[in-house]
Amino acid sequence: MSLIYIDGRFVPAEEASVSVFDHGLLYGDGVFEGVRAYNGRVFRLKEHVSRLYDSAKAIMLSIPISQEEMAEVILETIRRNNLKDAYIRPLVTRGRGDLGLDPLKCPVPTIIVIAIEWGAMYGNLYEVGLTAITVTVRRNNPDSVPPNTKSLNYLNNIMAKIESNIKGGNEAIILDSNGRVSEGSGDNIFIIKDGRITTPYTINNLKGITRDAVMELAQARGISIAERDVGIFDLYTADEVFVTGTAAEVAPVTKVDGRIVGSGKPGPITKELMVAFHEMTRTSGTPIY
Ligand code: PXG
Repeated sequence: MSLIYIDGRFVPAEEASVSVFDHGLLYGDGVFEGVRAYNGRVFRLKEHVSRLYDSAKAIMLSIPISQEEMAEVILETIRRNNLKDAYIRPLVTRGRGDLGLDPLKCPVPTIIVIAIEWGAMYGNLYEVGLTAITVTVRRNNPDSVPPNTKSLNYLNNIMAKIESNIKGGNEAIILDSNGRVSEGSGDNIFIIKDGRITTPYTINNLKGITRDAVMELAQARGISIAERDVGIFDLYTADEVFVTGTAAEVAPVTKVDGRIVGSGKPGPITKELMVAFHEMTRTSGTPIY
């Protein structure tokens, strides 16, 4: 049975629970990460821990352990579960308070780390490509909780996923309130036109760690890659489209709102980056054991 880290202890999954007065539950008041381990190594552990603390800082949540300690807790959770290939979910909530909003009533944040075995998220869709749907729900505006904050309140993203499910999509594409392309419900988006890769600036999306890795891989291969504003027209007329995320990895998109992307099959640059990303995840990262 899976062992969960919660508030300094490792407990069996059935016994791992939080208070009904935890503000993470009552208000989505907290932050999280999604991390992966491949082949006995945690991919970009430091970057994930650093983003968790940045998200916490943005919502004025002070995590009572150091980043080094958090990294060690993540590694130890994977070890206790004897995993080599894993999906890891660290989360920190504001903690137990009362029914009022005031975080001053929550003196101790709740820290949880879950680690499970997990394979490819999209199954055979890596070969045929995803169908994506632009949805009516808009990405959180940067002037409310910034979309760079990986907060526990993912209701916008879930609404996007619901709409995509209803409309027959495998993933949602979320626009910002100006109609610019922001990202998927749980992944960043890239388009390719005439051999050049473009991805939106991170003002309207999460600063994805897979996004960074893919930008590095493209640059190392001499493929042109740049951040720009991306409109719906750019999306509809791209030669290739792909999404990136810890869960999704690098996943081709071959249909957007009924428009066939390029040839209708995963394109050559996307395929090259998928291979390069797999190689990177297999051969880099923090050793667990
Ligand atoms: N955008 C959003 C909104 C995300 O939640 C990414 C981009 C990709 O970031 P990384 O750093 O992982 O490359 C995410 C990732 C899921 C799932 O089931 C995805 C995420 C979180 C929880 C679940 O697809 N986040």
